Amino acid sequence: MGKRTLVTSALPYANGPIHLGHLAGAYLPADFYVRFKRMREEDVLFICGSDEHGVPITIAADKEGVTPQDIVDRFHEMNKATFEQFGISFDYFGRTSSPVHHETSQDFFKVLNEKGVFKKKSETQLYDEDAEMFLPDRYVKGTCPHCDYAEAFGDQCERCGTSLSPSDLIEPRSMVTGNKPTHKETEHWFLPLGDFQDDLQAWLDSTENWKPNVMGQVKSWLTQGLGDRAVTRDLTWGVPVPLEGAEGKVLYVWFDAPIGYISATREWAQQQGDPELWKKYWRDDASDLIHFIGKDNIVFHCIMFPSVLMSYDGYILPKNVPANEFLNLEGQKLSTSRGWAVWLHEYLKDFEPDLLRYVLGIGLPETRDADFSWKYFQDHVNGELADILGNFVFRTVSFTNRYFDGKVPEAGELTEEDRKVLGEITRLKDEVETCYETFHFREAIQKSMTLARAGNKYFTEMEPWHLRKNDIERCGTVLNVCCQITAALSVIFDPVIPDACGKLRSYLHIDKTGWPDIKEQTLEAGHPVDKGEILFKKLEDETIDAQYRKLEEQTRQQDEQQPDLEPIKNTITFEDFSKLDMRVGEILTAEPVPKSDKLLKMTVDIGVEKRTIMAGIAQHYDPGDLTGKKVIVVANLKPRKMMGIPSEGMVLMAENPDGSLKFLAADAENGSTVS
Ligand code: B3M
Ligand code: ZN
Repeated sequence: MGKRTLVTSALPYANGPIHLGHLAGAYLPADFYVRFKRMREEDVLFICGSDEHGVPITIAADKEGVTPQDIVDRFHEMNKATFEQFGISFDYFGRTSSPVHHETSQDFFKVLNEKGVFKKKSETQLYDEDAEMFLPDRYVKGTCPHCDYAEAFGDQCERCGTSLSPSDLIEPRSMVTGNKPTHKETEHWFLPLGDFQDDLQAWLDSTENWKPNVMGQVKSWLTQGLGDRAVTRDLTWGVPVPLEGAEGKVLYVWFDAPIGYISATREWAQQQGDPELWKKYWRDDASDLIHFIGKDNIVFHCIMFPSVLMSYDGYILPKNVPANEFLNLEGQKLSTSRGWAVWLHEYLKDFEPDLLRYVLGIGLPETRDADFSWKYFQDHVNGELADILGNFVFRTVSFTNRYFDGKVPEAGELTEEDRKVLGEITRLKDEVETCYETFHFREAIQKSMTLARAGNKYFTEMEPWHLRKNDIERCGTVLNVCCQITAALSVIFDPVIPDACGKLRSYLHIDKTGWPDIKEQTLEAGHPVDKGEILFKKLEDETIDAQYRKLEEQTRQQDEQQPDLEPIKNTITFEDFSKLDMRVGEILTAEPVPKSDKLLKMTVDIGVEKRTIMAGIAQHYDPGDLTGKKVIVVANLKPRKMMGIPSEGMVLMAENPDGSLKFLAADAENGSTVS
């Protein structure tokens, strides 16, 4: 047994299905790494689970009108199954609603509290009077103070990426009622991250081989200086704060979720029948801890969680956090709310896991954001998996069957070319190994394909179809070499395309899957080789077109289901409403307003009198089309000057989510009242 490594992948929120962005960020690279380590017979444990707390869960539940428990039960089961089908080989997939997790995270809180690590502070926070609740994190939206984006969340602006507090937002509004929040005092426990600054710095200085983008981010936070971060929330869903007098408060999801890695390891140990076994991975310096995450989670894994682990004492700290950048789809940012995503369970209805494992693998967003498109998928499946790897393997096994009776032929004396191509096996094995060890997965996979490419080229150049007729012995040697390369390919590609490799090894009647089994000589002469089936079929244009249609359909459905509608405004009384005097009117004239490209000036007959009314509709309507149109006018609105012209009322319009405007009309006499 070599080194011991604990590998974790970010715990996905159990509020929706897994998509390609998730996979490329935290799951697929981790799975490549773990499979590689297992092939080297290292002691490696791969831990993940569902993150079932926090505002993302309760908001999803509110939206559907079901309980948070309903939401997490549904998506925990679904995501667990999807990962399994896709071959993400977790040793344990836990969930943060489990009793072991509640107990473990509460223990952390209690121990840190007893050690006096936290600061307890009273603060004013945003409060929704009607919903009678505080508005933490994503319960509030407003305008980002940094980039003016109007849809920024209380914890983060998704446009500029800045991490925010609800009170930073300009014009905040409650996501529950749409109300303008008020302020209310509340008491919370804070982790004073500034106290850990030096220890964090020392730990980071002791690490090696971190990705520059990750280290750069962490260093810049340290340079800016770290503040206090609240680790509790006024919410009902979550792990209750385990102290008297803290009723109605739960642990902040980013306090409890990383502890979920520990709880899941404990549950795994219990399942193994050795409840103390988890300590070997978490509380023993001989273990390496590696967190695979997306870049938006760096601060939590490199600042907050390490501070928690240090405070508790006795825990190891991450050895590396190879965070990935984001994956875009067809050149645009993924957006689950817009339906702009490829869901893994949907993918699996149409294709084999291996195709996506390979294609995402060669294009992982390791150092910068990357793009996935269906065209790219088709090109790389057809151009590499089918035309290079699949083609070479198929030529080798079918030729061996056709002309050598399905047995590896005897090799005669090896030529320079034979030795050279066989030498590629050892050379690439070493290079691929280094790539895996240093988290360069794209390169590991590209180099694995280089071996197939070398084999394919060798086959073509040796022209065994000619040799067969004039030099059968030499032909045998060539095929022997090709069989050796095929055997090596069936192992070197195993972390990436395990299903295809398993199939291939069954054709070759070999069951060796250890990394040391990638050798220049694997198969003895006479070893049986089955003809097998084609490993990868080419993807037709229609198949890819169908995916484009699916994507279109998805975005269309989402648009219909949840257009970007304004939240409902504050409640008013009937008295408030009855103050409005609304009348049916008819537009008599309409004309543009000089120097304004928005306004139109209209004369409207509202029965009792004629009014001049200004409206910002010039970009939506031609003045000539408006004469004779029936409209509804707010008749008792205080006149207001627009471009120097007094507007004596307001014409009611409906604004579509896309910004287009429509008149409200009633088929009634001019001057009729509206109520
Ligand atoms: N659930 C956030 C996310 O999915 C969060 C990760 C927790 S890892 C401890 O981006
Ligand atoms: Zn912003």
